[in-house]
Amino acid sequence: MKNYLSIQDINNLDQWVKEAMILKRDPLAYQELGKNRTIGLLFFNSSLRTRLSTHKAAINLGMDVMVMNIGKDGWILDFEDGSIMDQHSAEHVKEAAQVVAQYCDLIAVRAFASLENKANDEAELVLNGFKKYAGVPIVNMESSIHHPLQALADAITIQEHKKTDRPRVVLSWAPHPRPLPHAVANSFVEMMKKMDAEFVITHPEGYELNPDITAGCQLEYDQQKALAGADFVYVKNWSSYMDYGKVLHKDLDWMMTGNKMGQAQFMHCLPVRRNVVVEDAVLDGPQSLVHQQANNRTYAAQLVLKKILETIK
Ligand code: AN0
Ligand code: CP
Repeated sequence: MKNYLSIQDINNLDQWVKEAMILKRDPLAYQELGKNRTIGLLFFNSSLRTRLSTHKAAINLGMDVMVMNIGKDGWILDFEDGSIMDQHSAEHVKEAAQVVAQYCDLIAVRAFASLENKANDEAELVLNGFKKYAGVPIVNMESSIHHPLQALADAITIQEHKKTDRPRVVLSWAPHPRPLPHAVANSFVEMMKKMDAEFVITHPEGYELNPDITAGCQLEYDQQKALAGADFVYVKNWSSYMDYGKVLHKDLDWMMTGNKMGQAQFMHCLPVRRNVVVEDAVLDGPQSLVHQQANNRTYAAQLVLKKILETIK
């Protein structure tokens, strides 16, 4: 595999989930594979899990790791073709990507949606800029549209914890004071389309995700109806897609509570705002899988890096 940009780069999901679970049992089995290989982790945005789990995955494979908070410490980059760079940006991605590629065999990039300009966000200027100019494999650590390492960890978590062959999985929107990107929800939706699940999306009107991504998915505006009989409840906030980047609804009536959960297992990618997105009792209770999900981030990343390393050897 050359790049891991979205879950469409997964050629056989069942096989990948099985392989990740095998890696999890013996994480140091491929220490030789990454020897003398360097990964660069470039962050244009904050991170806790993605940063540490991808770093740990690389260490488990014997790789060297360089991390840069490029959004904070790097030169401001320009991504437009033919730019006249007489404003804020000091360096073009054409140089930056090729320079990083002199030092790294593989580059992973985190660059969230701006939520200001839909066309620019959908063009994935940052991720595609690195892909176009670096000439080394690129891994997506959450871009404008996709968070495929998270979705792979979620698939592993569901596989490990499901009690029926075809679980009912509900993606339930939650309130949040700030406008958040669509990437986590998008990749989760794409993943559920590939998994054997009865999948339902629920959110207030106005929060419809990109229809190209949700095509064929069941949508239920009544949260209570959607949650009935759920085996897994995946909670996430996102801002409006139609009224791009706007917060339309802040009422806590969509917050996940123990009462709403029934017997379902609770999932969230984290970070999560307590008692806004979900009440304490759910996060602190036995139905929560959030730590298991975060743990599986390591093995999702490790599988992706392993597959890339196998092709560059
Ligand atoms: C980010 C988001 O919603 O995309 C990252 C989640 C992994 N969350 C926040 O910015 C709070
Ligand atoms: N779930 C996730 O990607 O978390 P971070 O933003 O902390 O990396």
